[in-house]
Amino acid sequence: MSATYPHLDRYRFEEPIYVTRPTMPELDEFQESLRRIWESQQLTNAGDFHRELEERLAEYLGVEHLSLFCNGTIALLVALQLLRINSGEVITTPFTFPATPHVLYWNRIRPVFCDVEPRTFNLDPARVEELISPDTKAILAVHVYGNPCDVDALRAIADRHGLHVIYDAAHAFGTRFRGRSLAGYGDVSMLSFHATKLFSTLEGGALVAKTAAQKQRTDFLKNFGIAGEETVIGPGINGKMNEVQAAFGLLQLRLTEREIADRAEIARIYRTRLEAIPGIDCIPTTAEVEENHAYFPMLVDEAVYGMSRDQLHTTLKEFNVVTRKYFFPLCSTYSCYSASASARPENLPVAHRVASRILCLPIFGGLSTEAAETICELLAGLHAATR
Ligand code: T4K
Repeated sequence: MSATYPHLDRYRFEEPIYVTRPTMPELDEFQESLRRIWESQQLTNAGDFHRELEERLAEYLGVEHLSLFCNGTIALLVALQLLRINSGEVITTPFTFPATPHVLYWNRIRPVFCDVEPRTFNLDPARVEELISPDTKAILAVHVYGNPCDVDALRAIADRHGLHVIYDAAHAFGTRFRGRSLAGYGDVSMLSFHATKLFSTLEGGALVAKTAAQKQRTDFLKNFGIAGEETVIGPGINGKMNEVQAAFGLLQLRLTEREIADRAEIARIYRTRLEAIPGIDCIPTTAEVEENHAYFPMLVDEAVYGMSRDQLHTTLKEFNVVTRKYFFPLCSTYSCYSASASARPENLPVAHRVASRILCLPIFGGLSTEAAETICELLAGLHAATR
């Protein structure tokens, strides 16, 4: 029972409702895939499952040059090597998962943090241009929650200054923008297939490149730079996806459209019901975007809702609703980055405001519509209780 709100106890869940749950293929089918792996004894290094998944994903996303990886972080690390960016500065967002600035650090690049837009929480192009210096090599933007960055504006800035545009599209699998996959934008895009992602290979990821030559170089780089039995073209790394991951991914892919449709229904309920709760705001949608519903973020305005984001996060846990503060704290506040001028809070006012108010609600295909309704009633009840 909730100690503070016993009158709302009817909204308490028996078991925790997590922010997400992975879509699980039929165990029998996975066992059949495992049997094939056992028989072939090809466990990794671009076997049949790997080849097939690469083809299927390129087809599904409508992109030509896709390379699979063991996870999204290593894929992004390799993206910088692919474009030969290994010194200087890269402009990026503080409102992201630690992986985004960390891959810059690991490539000996200084992350320059730029503020975000108040509507999408993605890089604000108006601020990007102010941060360009002679040392700037690229813009590393994130399509946060799968919502598209201002791709036209970022491209235009990059072209004016001769910079690369790299997208951390970890959240954007299946999002379509103006009728085509969001993963196809930028010089190179990274996707994550982690267990918490809409489409998963347990751990996993991919890079989407622009040309066949780039894909070939990516494939060498993710395999230690090995280009032949006796040829190493450069300092590569081990970023390969194994056969078990790829086999899981092939089965998962069949479930993706259903998963997106089920999540869309949960999102519809949240949007409709939360609109009526003062102090809770959702990210506006636009007709140009076919969403993947990877996350359901909302902003909590303490003065109007009656409870801070942090109080709400803790209180919801008492009711077994496990939300997440993606992305608090901002990456610019980590001790490894906070000393740089661009990391100063006064330079990142929007990002700080958003990070202090953001809360992501549970969304996944296995969440019942009744559970989503109950979460909304709980949110309304908590607001009423603070009046
Ligand atoms: N760029 C961006 C913008 C990213 O968001 C990420 C990853 C990356 C790059 C890096 O990509 P990868 O290298 O990971 O491919 C999770 C994920 O670990 C992380 O992949 C993801 N972003 C981030 C947004 O979320 P946590 O710390 O929230 O994970 P965790 O373990 O607390 O899981 C959240 C909930 O998901 C759990 O409460 C229950 C559920 N869950 C989780 C796992 C791992 C399951 O039901 N099953 C599971 O196996 O970071």
